[in-house]
Amino acid sequence: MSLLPKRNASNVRSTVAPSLSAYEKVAQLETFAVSGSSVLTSNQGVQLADNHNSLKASDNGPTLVEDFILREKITHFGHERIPERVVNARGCGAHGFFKLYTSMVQYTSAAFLQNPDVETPVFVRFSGAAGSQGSADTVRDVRGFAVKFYTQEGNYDLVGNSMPVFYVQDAIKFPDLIHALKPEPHHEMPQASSAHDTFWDFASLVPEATHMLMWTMSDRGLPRSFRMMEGFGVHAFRFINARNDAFFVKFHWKPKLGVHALDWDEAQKIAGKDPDFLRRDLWECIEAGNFPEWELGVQIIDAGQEDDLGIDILDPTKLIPESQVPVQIIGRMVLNRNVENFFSETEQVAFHPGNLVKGIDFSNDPLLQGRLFSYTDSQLTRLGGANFHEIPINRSVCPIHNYQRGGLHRQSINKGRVAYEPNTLANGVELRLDGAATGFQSHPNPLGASKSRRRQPSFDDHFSQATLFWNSQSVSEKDHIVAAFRFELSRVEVPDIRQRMVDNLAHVDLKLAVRVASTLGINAPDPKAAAGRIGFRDYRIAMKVSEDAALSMATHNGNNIKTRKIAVLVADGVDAPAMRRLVLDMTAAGAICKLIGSQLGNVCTVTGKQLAIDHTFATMPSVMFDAVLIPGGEESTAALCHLGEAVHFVLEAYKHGKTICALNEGHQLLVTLGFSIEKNSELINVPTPGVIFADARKVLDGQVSEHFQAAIALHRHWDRLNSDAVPA
Ligand code: HDE
Repeated sequence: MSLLPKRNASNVRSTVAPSLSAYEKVAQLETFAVSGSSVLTSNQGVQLADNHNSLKASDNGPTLVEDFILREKITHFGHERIPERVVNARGCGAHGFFKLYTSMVQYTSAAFLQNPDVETPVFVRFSGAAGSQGSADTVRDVRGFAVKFYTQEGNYDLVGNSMPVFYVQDAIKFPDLIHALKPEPHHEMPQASSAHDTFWDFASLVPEATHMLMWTMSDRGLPRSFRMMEGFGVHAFRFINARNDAFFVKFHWKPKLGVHALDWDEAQKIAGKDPDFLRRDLWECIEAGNFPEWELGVQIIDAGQEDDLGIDILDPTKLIPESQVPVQIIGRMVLNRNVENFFSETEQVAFHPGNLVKGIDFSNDPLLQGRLFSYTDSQLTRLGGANFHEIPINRSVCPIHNYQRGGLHRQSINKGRVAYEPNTLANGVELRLDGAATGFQSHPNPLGASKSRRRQPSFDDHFSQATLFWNSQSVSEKDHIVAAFRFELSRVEVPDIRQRMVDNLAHVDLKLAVRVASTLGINAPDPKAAAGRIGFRDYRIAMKVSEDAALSMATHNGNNIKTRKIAVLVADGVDAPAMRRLVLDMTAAGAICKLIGSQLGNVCTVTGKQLAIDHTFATMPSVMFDAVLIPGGEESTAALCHLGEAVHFVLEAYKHGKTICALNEGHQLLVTLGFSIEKNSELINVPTPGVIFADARKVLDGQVSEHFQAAIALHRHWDRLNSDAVPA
């Protein structure tokens, strides 16, 4: 089977055909691809005659050690697993390409950022930080967003996250953070959840984590899809141009579909119904030719100007507000091919923030500096030796030449007797590389004079950006943050930890802290108690902005319904024509409509036509959809109203803020919510957002489609009437 992207009609529609360079990595991988055959062999190529019976001393005798076929098979099987990543173990990946909009020559000499005609192949792996490899996708967590650019001048890895800041400022605290976050060591619980004592014990004692906690407790911790998630490089990096001018740069990925989240109750239910929800979503969209896209943005600060920001650019618990330094959009990334083999590609890919190319360099961010050591070190164990750069997914597309030799599982057959430099024997002329002007150059960053184990005083500000984040949220986003803190801290058994945490929150916003504390059975938050503790720094920088619209998801809508899933609830007697028209209109706008019934097979419409059911209520509950359509039809409505699964489906969708459109008598399914309308009335706006009751006759003039589409494009209607009272 060819590894080149499938050129079906739909994927040609979705993206400009990449030039040959975007396929360069794919073509390289193809040289390693192996297809099946009807002949079975051993790993030595010996053809097998029997793959069902081991070799025994007699028909009922003991197995013989000489059965090399059995031994080889069992031995290989026993070694099929490699250690999972110590963090970000649960992930999925895809191939694609990156293309610049405009040359960045002014800022960087990086080869892949020069020419807008060049398409650079990429491999991206999304991951969850806390959970193990088999954990559920939809847990509350920061997501990894790691991109490997296979550039013409070597591999460049942008190993980022879905949030622009991090929990700790110094790499030396990372193992403590992860030990606190991971399942508790005595009983290995809970899996992929921060809602337990050790995490909050640590978090409440390390106030620098507060800003990141605001992000993880917000809806950003529950992405609806990897395709609807921002990415951030987190640390400041450097761009260096050909004249050696240096600039600080912060990287951003902006999804074309907008930034959207799940409801917390919904996320927990999906974790049971479909633990693969996010990886399935990515896989299915790419298979269908709905290629996800992000734009790459940069915030650039001239070196020397960083002090004017009023924020320490080296502190990874701080961001630079977009209202202070706008994000320049410089290119786009499209993911257009799924992996052929999860293990070979997604599991064996090795990212490293130290994989840099000429024109990009590090900053002195002490968290980044620690990462530079960690990734290779961790991969040496995980991938079994020093040669993991030779694994197909990790190979660069440009030639590699150096004098490294040997090591476990070496693939290259390096010719000749020379494995050292300088030398004259390799090519008959002296090869000496000693301070050349070409190739990778490190920025000559002047260093301080004396060693220190102290942090910069500017790192002492732990709360002002947590406050900025809080101030920038919409009312419903704030409600969700409060609910998330309450949920997590309610699971903390030791009351002192809960108290410490809300005392810290009082330094973010007293109202927030009071709301969180009110349901936790503890005292009112006391900012002074927090201020008295070791590790607490009573220092706030004077932020230049008090709110920043970009920090709220509400400002990243995307304004489209592409790939949104709509459930159409049907039973025998459904009134089909208006339903069909709505389905056609929504599909034309890019949504995916599925017919849901009580069992697989067909339902019979009111006019006797057959409609094929896609899924049942049991297998595809409302949490798998973004919106619901309930067609009219007296008989079908009566049947659905008597079906608990159908009533629950609608109530749950209502509770999760999803758009619901009911035609004619279809609205009776929502009768328990207290909405009622006169039969056959005109299109009616129900007094709660995102619920549309309409006369089927109005569908034909397009009005209903317009309303339905606009409501779905808003993603969720969080400010629903009485949703807390809905029994779902
Ligand atoms: Fe990582 N991190 N990290 N990290 N990280 C790993 O690398 C580490 C940090 C991130 O899809 C590990 O190969 C240290 C920040 C992603 O394969 C390990 C510190 C950010 C991924 C490691 C950090 C990240 C990892 C696990 C603090 C966002 C998954 C095995 C100094 C900017 C990459 C491995 C993939 C994976 C170490 C902090 C992102 C152990 C020591 C901050 C997306 O090397």
